[in-house]
Amino acid sequence: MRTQVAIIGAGPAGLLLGQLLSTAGIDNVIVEQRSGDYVLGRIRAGVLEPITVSLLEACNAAGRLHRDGLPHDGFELCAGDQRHRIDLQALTGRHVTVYGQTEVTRDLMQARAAAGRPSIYEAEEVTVLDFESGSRPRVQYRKDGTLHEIECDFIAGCDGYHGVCRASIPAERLQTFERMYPFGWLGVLADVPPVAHELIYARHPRGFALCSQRSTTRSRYYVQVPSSDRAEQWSDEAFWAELKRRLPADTAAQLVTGPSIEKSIAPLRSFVAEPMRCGRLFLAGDAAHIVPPTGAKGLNLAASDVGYLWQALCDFYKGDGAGVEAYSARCLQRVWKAERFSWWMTGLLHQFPDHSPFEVRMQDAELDYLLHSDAGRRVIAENYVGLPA
Ligand code: RFL
Ligand code: PHB
Repeated sequence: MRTQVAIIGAGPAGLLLGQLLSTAGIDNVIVEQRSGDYVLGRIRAGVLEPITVSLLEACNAAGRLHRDGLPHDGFELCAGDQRHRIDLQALTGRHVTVYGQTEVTRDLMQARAAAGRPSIYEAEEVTVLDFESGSRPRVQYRKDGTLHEIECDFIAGCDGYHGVCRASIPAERLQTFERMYPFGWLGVLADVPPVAHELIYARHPRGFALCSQRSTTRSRYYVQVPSSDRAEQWSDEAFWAELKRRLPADTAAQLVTGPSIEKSIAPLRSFVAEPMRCGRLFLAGDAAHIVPPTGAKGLNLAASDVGYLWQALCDFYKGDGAGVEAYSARCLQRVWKAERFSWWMTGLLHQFPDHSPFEVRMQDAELDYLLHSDAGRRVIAENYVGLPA
């Protein structure tokens, strides 16, 4: 098989890139190691920046998002029993949209199927070859026991943190930066109405908690847990009791609980690989960088990488290769700022086991300062809605 762009991974980055390229008339094939149902079963992000929404609009995949997505003009930060609102609309003139990553993925899959573009699911032993400068890249995979090969102009590595693309770049051509946090987020999805109209990020001596949502009838809640915890250790009752302890008393009293429909623990990590291109292989999304979820940036960064890659490839096929050359540097400028915000929000709102009482007081003072300063609230708001592209 021959195509212009072979995309590895059918997560949001790969599917969005495929749809944008198809809209521009650039031929592409997606190769994914899992089944479509498996990809749709992963419960992850929920908050979309305006940039992400505009890219979904650009490839005609935003119809359901505009109907069912919830525009949020603000969110709340809690410290002890105090709830403080960050008014995104007033501070930045923009808002975020609450719409699950699962739904984004579903919409993009449907748009791709409607356009009749090829996706190969359940591809085994995916290998990327000959992508270093000057050569003709190839992708090999095994499907139903047979070895297949795709010849292409470019490979887009949209295969997430554990994917094959970054791992195939010679170690001496990459520099990586990493920080692990000594805790994770235990997340529960439940068909209960959200406790508040907007998201609540809560700092508490027992640990961080987040009240999020997917719709007016489906809630997503998280509590900080030690890295050593396993989701199976946590009964629904234990989860709801812990969440309530970390919320202001009046908020906890309003919380509607119910059986969990998903429960999992996500580790928290900051990670960046530089550069995000090796010859004719590009990295985009979680394949190149990971942020802790506190700033709601992972999916949005994946989308903004893809936006740059789409522009670079459109220019390339019109005879201008400058965007391809600039791709990594353009992405990394935005990536590092989102890394900084996510790391900083994580540091501000979580309990760190090695913190001394002095460091805890510093956190108290920083949060109190930010929440009572116009400048401080603006810093949070403009990062949360997303820095300019
Ligand atoms: P994905 O979604 O991991 O997709 C990669 C795809 O590649 C496939 N793959 C392979 N395919 C072929 N061959 C191989 N060798 C392959 N290896 C892997 C995988 O099966 C998969 O289908 O990466 P992508 O597309 O870059 O998207 C990134 C986002 O998924 C991620 O950044 C966000 O979910 C992060 N995130 C959040 N981001 C936000 O913007 N806002 C949020 O509110 C938010 N909340 C979250 C989050 C992530 C979380 N977890 C579980 C890590 C909340 C949580 C709890
Ligand atoms: C979510 O709804 O899953 C979510 C929302 C905001 C975050 C992280 C996760 O910062």
